[in-house]
Amino acid sequence: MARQAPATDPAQDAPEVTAPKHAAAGLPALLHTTQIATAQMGAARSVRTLLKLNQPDGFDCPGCAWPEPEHTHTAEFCENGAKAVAEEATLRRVGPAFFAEHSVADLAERSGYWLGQQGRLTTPMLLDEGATHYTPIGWDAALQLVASELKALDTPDAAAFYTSGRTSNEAAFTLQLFARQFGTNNLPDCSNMCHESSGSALTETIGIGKGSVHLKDLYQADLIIVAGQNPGTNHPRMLSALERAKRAGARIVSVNPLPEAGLERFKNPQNARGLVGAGTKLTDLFLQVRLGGDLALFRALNLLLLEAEDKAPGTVLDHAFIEQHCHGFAEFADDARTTDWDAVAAATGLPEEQIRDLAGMVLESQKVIVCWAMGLTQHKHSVPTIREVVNFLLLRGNVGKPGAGVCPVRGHSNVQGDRTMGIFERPSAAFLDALGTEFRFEPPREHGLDVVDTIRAMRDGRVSVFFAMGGNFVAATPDTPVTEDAMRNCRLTVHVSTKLNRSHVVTGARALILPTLGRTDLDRRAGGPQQVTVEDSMGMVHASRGALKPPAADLLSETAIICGLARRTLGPKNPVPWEDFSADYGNIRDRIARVIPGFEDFNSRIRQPGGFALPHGPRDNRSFPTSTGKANFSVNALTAPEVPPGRLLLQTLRSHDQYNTTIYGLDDRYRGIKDGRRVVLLHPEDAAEHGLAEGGYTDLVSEWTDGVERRAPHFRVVLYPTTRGCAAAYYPETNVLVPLDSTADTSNTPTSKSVVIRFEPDSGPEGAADSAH
Ligand SMILES: Nc1nc2c(c(=O)[nH]1)N[C@H]1C(S)=C(S)[C@@H](COP(=O)(O)OP(=O)(O)OC[C@H]3O[C@@H](n4cnc5c(=O)[nH]c(N)nc54)[C@H](O)[C@@H]3O)O[C@H]1N2
Ligand SMILES: Nc1nc2c(c(=O)[nH]1)N[C@H]1C(S)=C(S)[C@@H](COP(=O)(O)OP(=O)(O)OC[C@H]3O[C@@H](n4cnc5c(=O)[nH]c(N)nc54)[C@H](O)[C@@H]3O)O[C@H]1N2
Ligand SMILES: [Mo]
Repeated sequence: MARQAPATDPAQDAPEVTAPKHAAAGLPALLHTTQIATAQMGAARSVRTLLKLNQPDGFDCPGCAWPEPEHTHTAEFCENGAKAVAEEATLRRVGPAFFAEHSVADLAERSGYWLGQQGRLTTPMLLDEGATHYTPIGWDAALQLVASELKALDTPDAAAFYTSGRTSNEAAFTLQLFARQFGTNNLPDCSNMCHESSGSALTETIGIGKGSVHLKDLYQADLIIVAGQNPGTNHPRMLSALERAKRAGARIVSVNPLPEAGLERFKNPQNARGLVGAGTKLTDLFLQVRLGGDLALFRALNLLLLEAEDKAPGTVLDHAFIEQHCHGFAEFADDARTTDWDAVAAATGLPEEQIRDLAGMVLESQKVIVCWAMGLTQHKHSVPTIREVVNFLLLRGNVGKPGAGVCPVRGHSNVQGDRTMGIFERPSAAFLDALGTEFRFEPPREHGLDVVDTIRAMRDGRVSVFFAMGGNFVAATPDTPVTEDAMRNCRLTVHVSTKLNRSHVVTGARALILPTLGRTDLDRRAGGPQQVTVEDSMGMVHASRGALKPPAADLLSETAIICGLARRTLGPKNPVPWEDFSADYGNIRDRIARVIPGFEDFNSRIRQPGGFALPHGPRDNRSFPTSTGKANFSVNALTAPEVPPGRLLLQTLRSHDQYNTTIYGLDDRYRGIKDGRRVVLLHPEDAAEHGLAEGGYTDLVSEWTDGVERRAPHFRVVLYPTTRGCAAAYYPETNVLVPLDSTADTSNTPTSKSVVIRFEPDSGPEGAADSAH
């Protein structure tokens, strides 16, 4: 029986609760930034580092994927960007002495928070079969070990190569090339748990799985709908863009079960008015929807638009656009007209009047943008939900014109770029053809494994070497005990990482930690100091140059590690010039330029300040590279999560003091929670109905068709203005509750935002610490 260390130590997790805030940023954000930055980096390094953030000659923020504005401020950073940087640029170190002192069994008892706080990894470390401790290993021996394990596999498909979205374009391109030269498309990535539903829905409907707006479009929009996203915490720089849009006359609607402070009001810390004044009110209309109610909401809006057109023919729909550029309108419209208001009310929990108000705002707007994030992508019916958003925009020609479009807001800073570079288990034939031609080999054609299927394959013994380029696989994925057992079932698990995390202590028979440079570190190779490139959420590609002295002298970059591994695995006859790639990343960019459309003259174009835009057919000239050659309307049956009587729906989300599985601190300032993370936010009437009071404790137990008991013990009850029937608690503590097999249709994304739960009596802090499986 293995213990399962939670993200925080339950004995010290003692949340204090005050009322939620109604505005984001302002002076407290600046103060908090300074505190965290100086604790990790000291004062001088903090100033030097933060001044380089998101500047034309500096490094790209390792926080979120929101694009950089025109570099007008001397310090273009936000509180959470600064925390991400401080976490990486910390002066604390985890070296051989640390691993000699702490056995793996000891580390497996520590919380994720504690592990992350220990500092930057400095030395390649091996956990040998049967060993109790990690011990240092040289780079050559480490890479040789991985190579021989890979070569010993019966089939290349018994290896999986995971990528987290911080990886640069150069490292991502090199990794997928290596995996495919080795012979597999097993390239699962964090996107499988994130915006895969957006990619699936957009590719099908508009022909490209990326957003169709640039920053300037937000400034020109009449109406911006923000659904299922908490930008105040997760994309704080988006609030400056929303503020600017608002000043230019846009109206903003937020659709969310929670009244998120950042969407209510924004105090821009970049100016005096924001620091001391009341800030800018952002949201004009707040629709407090039920979890998973967005498909019904957009269906209802589409019905109202069709009815408005019936009343005043020729004035509501963009007929010219629909006729010239769209396919499937009649079938869609016939189905939309059957939308049943009772079903809409049940699914959304919204008064019909409010939906009619929003439809009225839509009719008054010529240019509409819909922004979304995990609230829309992590449900069983996420793909049809996003297709319905596309229907909504197509009706009034809101795709491919200034000030309008789809805006999925990505998470990790280069998750979109990694996909562009070919980190995908289901690559297109065109991509593989180009790759094969350029590097004179026949890439594997069979689809590979995504995240959920990789876990199943490791569990069932079909994958036995797991290699991760960043991330924290066991903590980020669903069904924690299942995933942990799957990892333990491997022959070898390898993590290329900057910081210590849970995935280093739940290992295969043998394990390697390969420490690497981060975005902020100076990366000097044989060809001189290197730069890398990244692509933001709006398809802008630009360079990033680290400037800080690396945490240890012989740290290798991600790219150098992959090239070293590829050489040792594929042998001297392999036609790819891995040595040249590793010496100067410009050589990799020259090849990317020849393989991937839109990257022509890559090396010269990254010299342009601000970088360059990748082509996007729908946005650039209303060309839709779909199966029909047009933008596809789709028919999406009205579905919503089903919740049995006496049960609630739980969403698992982020606090203000975390970056995914990295915990920065124990506060969720905007939601009024301090000094703890094991909280469940409940509507007061739901709490009363279940006999729970503010400050009381309860276990959360999830229900799924397999009948397996999944329990997250000891959560403090917080009465909160969430939608009735809809609870919220933080990830990764609650990943134990998400069943591996509960995934979105088509995209296979875990349904992290709709988990059916019941309450059971509190097992106490000991129960939480001991939650054995
Ligand atoms: N500081 C910080 N920044 C981050 C991250 C981080 O952890 N910390 N993570 C990064 C990553 S990888 C990602 S993907 C993004 C995530 O960014 P978000 O998607 O904003 O992250 P979540 O905390 O999961 O928040 C989901 C939001 O959707 C709402 N929501 C949940 N379910 C529903 C629903 O059914 N319908 C509607 N309409 N709303 C719903 C929730 O109440 C919440 O406001 O942020 C990125 N940026
Ligand atoms: N229940 C639930 N589960 C979720 C979600 C949810 O909302 N609810 N969200 C999902 C989403 S949207 C995502 S994107 C995933 C995130 O999944 P991951 O991307 O796998 O997780 P992170 O916590 O971002 O990974 C953090 C680790 O990355 C390493 N790291 C940081 N920077 C670098 C770097 O520059 N290079 C390298 N090589 N390593 C680095 C550090 O060692 C750090 O410990 O989680 C998913 N899981
Ligand atoms: Mo994400």
